Amino acid sequence: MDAIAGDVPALNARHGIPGRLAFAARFGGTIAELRHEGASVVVAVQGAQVLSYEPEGCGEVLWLSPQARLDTGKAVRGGIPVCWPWFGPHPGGGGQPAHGFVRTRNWHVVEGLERGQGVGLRLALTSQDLTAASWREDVSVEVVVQLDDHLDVALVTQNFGHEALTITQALHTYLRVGDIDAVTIDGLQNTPFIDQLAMGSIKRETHALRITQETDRIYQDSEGPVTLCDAVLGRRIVISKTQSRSTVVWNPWIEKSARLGDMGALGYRHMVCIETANAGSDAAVIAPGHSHALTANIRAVRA
Ligand code: TA6
Repeated sequence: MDAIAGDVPALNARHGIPGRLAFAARFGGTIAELRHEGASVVVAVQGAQVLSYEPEGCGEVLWLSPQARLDTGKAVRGGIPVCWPWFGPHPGGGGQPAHGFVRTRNWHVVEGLERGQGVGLRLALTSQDLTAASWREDVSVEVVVQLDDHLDVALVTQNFGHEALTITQALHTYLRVGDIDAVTIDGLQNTPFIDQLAMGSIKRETHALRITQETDRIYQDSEGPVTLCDAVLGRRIVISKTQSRSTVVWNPWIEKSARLGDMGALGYRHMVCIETANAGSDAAVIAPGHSHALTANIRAVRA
């Protein structure tokens, strides 16, 4: 296992791939930049968090807070935060952070990857790291980011203990949009969702989703691709996935954005989260000796 964040020269010496994978100091921390033909991805070692994805000819796909900094000890808003080993508030309450505890930890860089056309990066938290976080000692977690003509992010949990492991989790993808009023989300029609703003009541809609107010929904029985149609940026973003039956859609809208304080002046108008999850009734149960790979595949298409 390699040195963790901060030692940029050592990371480049050990894992750099000339012209394809390089580490640098940015946002007050350590990032890796992956390049493939005209596309690029930026991944923070803190939280194994993708911060940017620019496919060739499509512009930036991900939204990132204008206050994004890796040296504050706070979770960075934007990109693809890793929510693990719980999604949302901690099931047991107490002072535990929302969306788990791995977003603010420095992960180990395991290896750079060159597979066929693409380039990738594997990061991990070992059982020792997780034990130190006073969590179970017989579990490890990895994030594998792969870039070729699309972006793949895998969140892989390994249970090497003797007890089954139940977790909730999400790749909490913040998508950048030209204007929230000119966006539709296709692929969730007639799918039941938990309305987090209405005491968790179960609802469903027949039409493609438009965002016109604060929206916080956990769609269940949602296995297929979801497509964000952006009329202003003239593109579609297609998110497909594996080992997930729940999709979260979130936009804080005006009042919550102001309360959050790191969305920028009109940030809510330029983002929507479409999250690849195991949330709500879709918890991941991992048998002893088994692993679970939650993967999000993000593809941008000119409309
Ligand atoms: O995924 C939706 C959600 O759970 C919202 O309820 C809101 O809390 C959002 O995540 C952001 O959470 P964060 O902890 O990143 O501020």
